[in-house]
Parts: sequence; structure tokens; C-alpha cells
Amino acid sequence: MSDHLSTRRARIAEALPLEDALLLVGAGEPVPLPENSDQTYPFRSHAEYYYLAGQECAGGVMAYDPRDGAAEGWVSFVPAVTEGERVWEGREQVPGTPIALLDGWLAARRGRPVAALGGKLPVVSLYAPATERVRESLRHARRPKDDHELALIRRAAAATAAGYAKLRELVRPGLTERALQIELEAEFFRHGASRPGYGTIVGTGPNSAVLHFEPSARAARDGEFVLVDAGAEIDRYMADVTRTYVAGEPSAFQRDLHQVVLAAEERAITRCVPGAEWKNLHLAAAVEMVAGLVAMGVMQGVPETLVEREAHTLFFPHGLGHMVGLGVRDGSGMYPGRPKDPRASLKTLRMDLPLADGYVVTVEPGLYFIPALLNDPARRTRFRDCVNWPLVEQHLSLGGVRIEDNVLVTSGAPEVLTAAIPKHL
Ligand SMILES: [Mn+2]
Repeated sequence: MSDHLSTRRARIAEALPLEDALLLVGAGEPVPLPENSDQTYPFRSHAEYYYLAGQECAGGVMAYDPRDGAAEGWVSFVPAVTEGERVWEGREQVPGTPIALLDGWLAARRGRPVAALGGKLPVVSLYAPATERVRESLRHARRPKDDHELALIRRAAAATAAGYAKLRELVRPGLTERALQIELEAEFFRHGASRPGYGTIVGTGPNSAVLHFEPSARAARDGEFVLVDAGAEIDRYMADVTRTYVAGEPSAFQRDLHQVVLAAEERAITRCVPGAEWKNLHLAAAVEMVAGLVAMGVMQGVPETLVEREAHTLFFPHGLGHMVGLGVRDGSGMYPGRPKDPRASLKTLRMDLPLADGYVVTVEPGLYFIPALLNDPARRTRFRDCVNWPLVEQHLSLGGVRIEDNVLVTSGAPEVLTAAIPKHL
């Protein structure tokens, strides 16, 4: 086993509130396709397992007994490779202890509580009351990225940058969302990606206001926004980047909207320092973007008040960002033990914690003209005085702008891991 894994396991063992409980972390099992063929959905081991095992292994189980010590107490149980897997998939035996020995390992520790994390385990009726607390502690302990993880994220960011460099040259009227996706992903692969980290988003025109849009055969028309949100993945680690372009010549309104989002993004990045509360960064970005919309004549009123009233969610209906790395929502959520903040202005925020050295977060403010929100009669009534509705009517098919970078929090200045990807229109 490599050094970084033993160091990581020992560190995690010290961080978990197991007391005398055993820990089992399952990789999970492949999920068969519904038609009951011999095919499965693409398999990825549960992130909690992958983090500790350092390998993909369907059916694998990491076991830990605190009585055996933080370094020595770990056993990696793996299933035996089958002949079918050797023949059809060219698989080889994953290194580890045969999973047949797991029963004996458990039997020798009978009566001890068991915290079961990761994917579903092949062992039934395991439950320790502390399991949720252990899971929360593991999630929290995984938040600062170690050097091995950072190296992978940097490689993923470099492959992502290569894709965006190619994409930027191609964006023009007449190119379809699918064509842009193909060129972007091909470049990811050429630069070492194992796959795209998540479903690539390419939205032209009104589609750029659909937060998770799947690329279609629609071609960009002259003067339309083209929003691209994609990232390369290498060994399960990924980048998550968004850029918004215009096919052809941008209008003054598009330039202003892009500039408002860009300014908010760059200011939010400078605030990514240890101890900064994520929700405060989110609120500051919301106030700045609302101020920008007021300056553009789209909203009216005092920015802080508009945000307190939740009016920003008409145009900025998501959170400022999330953690990224081993998966596209790696370790996000609440600081351990912290309840959900009830403020209306924070309703769209799913991460609430102070930043710390080694965290990697996305910073991704956006402003969109989303007909499903802006045509809603209840919102039109509630925010009657907050919005220049006739102006909004003119831009209902404009789409939207999002700009997203991945930021490493350090004890010094924040490091933008995706800085090589130009942001201007
Ligand atoms: Mn993204």
C-alpha cells in the first residue's frame, strides 16, 4: 500500500468518534440495468470507500478496529475476481484480503457496535447508534485535501483548461451544443481525462438559463449566450468549471450582465480564506449582483433589503458553490452539529461551514432569466416593487451567465486552480 494511503487512514482513524465501535466502509455493488440484462450502470465505488481504499472495487469493504491501532487496525477486504470478469472485462484480482475472511474478522469481534458507512454492505443488520455521527466526522475530516488529492485535482484542472482553450476558439453562430460538447470532451480525453466528471452542460440562448442543461442539437444563433459547465476527471478527482461566451457580438446588456457576475465571482474568490463563513460569502455575492442588477435597471430598491426579502433568488436561484474533488459535491454540507440557518435569504444554500486551509471550493455565481421563475404569478405579486418587470419581459429568452472557478483555500492568498481558463466574453 502506498504511503499516502497509510497516512490518510491513520489520520482518519484518529478523527472518528468510534470509541470501541468497529468501522465498515463498503464500496457498494454495481446496479443492474432495469431490463435485467447482464449489464450494469457504470460503477463507481462509494467516495467514502474510495478515499480510504484508494482503488475501485465493487463489493470491497474497508474494515477498521480501533483496538488494533490507528495504523495497524485497517483491513481491505476484496471479492475474488471471477472467470467471467477475467474473460469479458479483462479484470485482474484487486489486491487485498479475501472477503470470505470478513465473517471471521467480525466473529472474532462479536458483540461490538459497528458503524457501517459507504455503499450497501453484504452483511445484514449492522447498526450502531453513532453511525451518523461517524459519517459526519468522516465527511468533515475529508474536507482538507491532502497532497495526493491536490495533485490529481491539478491534473484534472489542466485537462479541463485544455478543453476550454479549444472550445473558446470554436464558439460561433451555427455550432450546435452537441458539437461544442464533443470538441470539449475530446480535448479532455486527449489531455489525460478518464472521463468527464459529470454530465457536460452546454446551453445556447434560452438554454443557458437552464441550470443543468443537457447539450442538444440546437445551434447557437448570432448574439446568443453560450454557457458551458464541464470538468475533466482523472482517477476519480475532477474540476468543475463554467464559462459563458457570446456567439458573435455581445450586446451592451449582455456585457453588463457578464461583468456583474464576473466582478462578484472575483470578489468572492478573494474572500476564500480560512475562517470565512461560506454563507457570508454567498450573501455578499448576492448583494453585489443585486446592486449590479439595480444599476442595470433590472431591479429596484436597496440591494441589502432586496436580498433579505429573497428577491435575489429570482435571478440567482442557487448557492455560491460547493466543495469539489473526489466527486462534484465532495464533502459539502454543514459544519458538524450545525443546524440549517432559517434565514429566507439563505434558502438556496446547501453548504454552511467556515472555510479552512486545504479546502477546494467552487465559486460560481450566476444571473439568469428563467421563465419558470419570472413568469410565476406568485413571485410577480410578491416582488412587484423589486423588479422592472417590463424590462424583464424583453429579456425572458436571453438565458443567463454563470462563471465558475475552483479555489484552493490556503493560509495565504486563495489559489485559483482553474486560473488558466480565460473568463472574458
Ligand atoms: Mn459546475
